[in-house]
Amino acid sequence: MSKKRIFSGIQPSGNLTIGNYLGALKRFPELQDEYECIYCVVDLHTLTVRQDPVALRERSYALLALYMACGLDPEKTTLFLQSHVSGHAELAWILNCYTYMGELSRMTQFKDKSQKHADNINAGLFTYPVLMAADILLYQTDVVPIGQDQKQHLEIARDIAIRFNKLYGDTFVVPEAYIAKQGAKIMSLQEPDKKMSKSDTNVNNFVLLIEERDAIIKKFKRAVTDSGSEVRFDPDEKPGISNLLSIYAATRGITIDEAQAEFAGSRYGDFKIAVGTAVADMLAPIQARYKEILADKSYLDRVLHANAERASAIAEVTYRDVRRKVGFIV
Ligand code: AQP
Repeated sequence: MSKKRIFSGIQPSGNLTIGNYLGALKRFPELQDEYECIYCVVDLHTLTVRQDPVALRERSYALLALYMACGLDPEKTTLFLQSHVSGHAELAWILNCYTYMGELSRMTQFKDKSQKHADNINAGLFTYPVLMAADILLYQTDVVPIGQDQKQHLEIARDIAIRFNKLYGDTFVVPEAYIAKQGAKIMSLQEPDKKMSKSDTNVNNFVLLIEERDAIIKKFKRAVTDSGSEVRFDPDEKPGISNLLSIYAATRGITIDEAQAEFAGSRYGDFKIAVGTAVADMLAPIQARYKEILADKSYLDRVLHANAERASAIAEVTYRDVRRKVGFIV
């Protein structure tokens, strides 16, 4: 029996945070033997927010290097740049015509980002979920590992696939979300009612995967805690402490209950240092590999080139079928 297929992508819109890692990337390598995996650097998506072109190019290489540093093997897994496979943008145009304004208006990310970038509420920001649907459906994806924040977008991708299949017969696999039990929504360190995001303007809100050990521990020491003194998981009453417990549990691969038991009777200060230390320990080997891989740009270019060809070959089969079904001459 052939393996089920996984697709997932991360935007090179900033340096990756431990939110991106614990919510998504950490699980990618664990799945590469059991599934056929396709992981994308989704650079087209970043243009929904203004980017500096030089920085965007550098961050795209950096994200590819991080994928590999986290254990993804470009021989086993297809690792590529979204803009290298034209089918993403082309299929997105077609799917735009099968998606309703009302559906897109309900997307919370659109509402959040429109508030954050009130001077640049562009059409791409609005149709972002359609491009994401194209990314996923192009590869006949069975499973999409994502953090909680992307669940709504995955649901719209499923709705579009079902709608298209009803009109034209089976065309797309309807994908399932795969959301981690631990770490699915890591919150900001200073504002724990808000998701940790790589494009946050306050650097104390996030911890980057490539951050130095001392800086990581310092950020955790400064993390906002709550009134009281008990290390207890209670997201409503204790959002700061609960977020730190979630980070610790996901970092160590244990349950929240186990994490809570470990810190029963601990003072907030000691607890925060322990969380920072665990995160720094988890990241140290990744950072060492990342530096080595990033130093060899010509190797990264070879990986991108070979993998774009592999991805294009898969994508073209779906896109050709779609073109034929909607009535284009193929
Ligand atoms: N705080 C988070 N906790 C858990 N998972 C998260 N993800 C993002 N933030 C958290 C997951 O990371 C994957 C890649 O995300 P993305 O780059 O495609 O876009 P995003 O969800 O918009 O991530 P950011 O960091 O918030 O980026 P910006 O600041 O550019 O918008 C996804 O699977 C996501 O769920």
